[in-house]
Amino acid sequence: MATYQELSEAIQKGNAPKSKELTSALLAEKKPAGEILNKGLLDGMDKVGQRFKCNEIYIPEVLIAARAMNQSMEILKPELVKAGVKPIGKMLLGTVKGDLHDIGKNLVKMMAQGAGIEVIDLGIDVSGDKFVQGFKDNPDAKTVGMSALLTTTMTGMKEVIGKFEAEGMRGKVKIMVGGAPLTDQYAKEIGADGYAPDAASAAEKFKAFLRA
Ligand code: B1M
Repeated sequence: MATYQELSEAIQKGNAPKSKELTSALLAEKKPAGEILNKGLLDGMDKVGQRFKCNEIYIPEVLIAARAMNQSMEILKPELVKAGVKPIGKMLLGTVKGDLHDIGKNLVKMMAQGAGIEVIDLGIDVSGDKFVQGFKDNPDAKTVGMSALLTTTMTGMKEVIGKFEAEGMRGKVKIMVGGAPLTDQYAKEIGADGYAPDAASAAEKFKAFLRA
């Protein structure tokens, strides 16, 4: 008999074939899809996030774990839909205008998905107008994440926040910023609601925003 613990461990080890096998086995044993998600896949990614934050593991291990989770999610998704299990919330994410760096942004996306959040990925080189349009297209997104890796592009974050204000939408979303040149102090200066130094902390903060 397969267990949630085994599935969580397979995710932590980034063992995609094993995690897919265990996901299928748990479904065959008629375990509820929501439990497989929460006690197996998300539990595993949560532990990966904690270990990444403490520098016990590094980016490659996180990417491998996320790949295992994504592959298991493909098996689980139809059952989650059938069972009516919904993500805990929706968020928009993008790398700001003029900036093509997306490795950190993609890690944030994986961690957020691993925390049960639906992520609308706007990609790289995202202008303020595109962020605002993204929110108009997804008015149920309660939070927005912006990533920047260049000192020359991080200044664009303030403009994006200004666009949300100008459109009268600032009060409807929590905005979080991150990326190597960013600091908590800078986030406060530009009027963001939060800053996270790494992808695991970002996912925790997004979760807290969505639950508030
Ligand atoms: Co670029 N680059 N790059 N680059 N690049 C840096 C950032 C740089 C520090 C290198 C250097 O000079 N030492 C420097 C920036 C200097 C500065 O402004 N202070 C630099 C430069 C100058 C440039 C170009 C201008 C070079 C040129 O063409 N002359 C050019 C700019 C292109 C553009 O964007 N318009 C350029 C191009 C590139 C590549 C395309 C070649 C490539 C990007 C490929 C890609 O992303 N698909 C690249 C790379 C790979 C780097 C380095 C080597 C690595 C960046 C990275 O992915 N780190 C980088 C030097 C370095 O950091 N050692 C460098 C790993 C990633 C996981 O970290 O993104 O910080 P990071 O994400 C972290 C946290 O910051 C946080 O979570 C992640 C970890 O958990 N985080 C968030 C990130 N986003 C978050 C959002 C959040 C919360 C947390 O909430 C929303």
